[in-house]
Amino acid sequence: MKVFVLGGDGFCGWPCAVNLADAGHDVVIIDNLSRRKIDIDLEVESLTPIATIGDRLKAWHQVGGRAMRFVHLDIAHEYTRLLDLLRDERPAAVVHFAEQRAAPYSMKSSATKRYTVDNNVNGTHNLLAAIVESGLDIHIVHLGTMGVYGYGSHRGATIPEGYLTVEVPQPDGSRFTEKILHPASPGSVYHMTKTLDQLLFLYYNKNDQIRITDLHQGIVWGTNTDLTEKDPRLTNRFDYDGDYGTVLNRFLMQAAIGYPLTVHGTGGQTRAFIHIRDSVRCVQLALENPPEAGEKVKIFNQMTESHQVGELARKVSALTGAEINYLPNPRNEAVENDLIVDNRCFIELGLKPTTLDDGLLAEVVDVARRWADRCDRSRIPCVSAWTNKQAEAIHSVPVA
Ligand code: NAD
Ligand code: USQ
Repeated sequence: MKVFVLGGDGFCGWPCAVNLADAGHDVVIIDNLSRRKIDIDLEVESLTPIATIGDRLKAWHQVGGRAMRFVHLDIAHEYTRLLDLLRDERPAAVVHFAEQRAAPYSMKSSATKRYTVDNNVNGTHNLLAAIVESGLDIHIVHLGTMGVYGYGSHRGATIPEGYLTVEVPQPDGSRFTEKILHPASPGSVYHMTKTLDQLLFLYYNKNDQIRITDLHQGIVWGTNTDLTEKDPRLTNRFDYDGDYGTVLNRFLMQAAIGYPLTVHGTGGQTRAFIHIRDSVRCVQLALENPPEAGEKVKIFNQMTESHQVGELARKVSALTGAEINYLPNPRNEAVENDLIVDNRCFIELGLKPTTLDDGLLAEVVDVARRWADRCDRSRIPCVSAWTNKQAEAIHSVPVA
């Protein structure tokens, strides 16, 4: 099928695009390369050297991959070009990765808060409005986040896949039951944009019957897939800095270069995780199992396991001998939380979860060791603070 991959030059989007092309789909990558520009602005680079999008596509073709095309387009601000592209190409589906995805970056300043809201909410809304205006029946597969449910208020309850069944009391004392979107409880401006995306999907699905699958993804770890390992020019990006690096990849990279593992607070925060190989597989499963016409938004929890941050640090330390450093938390988040997640939708579609094992962890440490000389240690600390209170606490800590 013809598929647009919006944000197909990014960390999750690139391996997903090559996987879909490998599976026989006709892939068009659409990206404004803003993520590469943010690296330039922040004066930091992916730990792994990444080729330009032109060289990536050439390399993919040279290793025998089904050709993919690239369109440089900003989905948040070039509405007419997006609409024309949909009308000309008539894709069967659009996979939507094209958002500013780092919580710490979104909390750096009012400028980055405003950029994140403008980029993410406009981008998603432009896509929905353009699909309606095109009159085409296009399935949207959107990358959302587990963070829409929030952390710390579930009191042992299992987080359902998107919808919660509630009982509503009536004036006569009777009750009716209804399935509602799980209440949103975002922990950053970035996460808040994903909760706004959910409402846009709910509305356009109800009003215009747009077919949508929203994937509530956990923290993605790992770096390459078998396909991106086929040529050095296909290598995926590896973010390690305090704004874009995510917790498990950061710990593995810190262990590789002998930097004490940066646990925020006590490390009691529990989060959901998924390996990049499973992330890629889940997107393909969602794409190939679309909702029926008239079906409400399908929501899948795209995660395979939950772990406490401190427990992960201890695991990485046991594997590598790394020291652990407990730091003041720059985020305004619960000190500790439980997290029990229903992920049956993907398991029933045939996902065989790749769980955290020492071999896979060691593989990431090896990648990080290989590129250790590209690491700028001064960019490791998380300096984006959620509030002034957190800013004071983190600035009192000497730099490692
Ligand atoms: P990324 O920043 O590496 O990739 C996003 C891509 O989208 C970049 O290539 C960027 O240039 C592009 N983009 C951003 N705004 C755009 C716009 N207006 N027009 C066109 N292109 C635009 O991020 P990622 O880690 O690949 O994440 C992709 C998606 O998956 C995001 O929506 C993110 O919220 C979600 N997600 C990521 C993770 C994770 O751990 N990385 C976890 C859960 C959900
Ligand atoms: N943390 C540390 N030390 C670090 C970095 C992070 O203890 O060096 C802690 C944070 O305080 C937080 C947890 O680890 O409690 C997770 O942080 P993270 O940066 O790994 O993940 P997060 O900010 O939640 O964002 C990432 C992706 C985002 C995605 C989200 C999925 O960047 O795009 O939506 O994971 S989820 O966490 O399930 O909401």
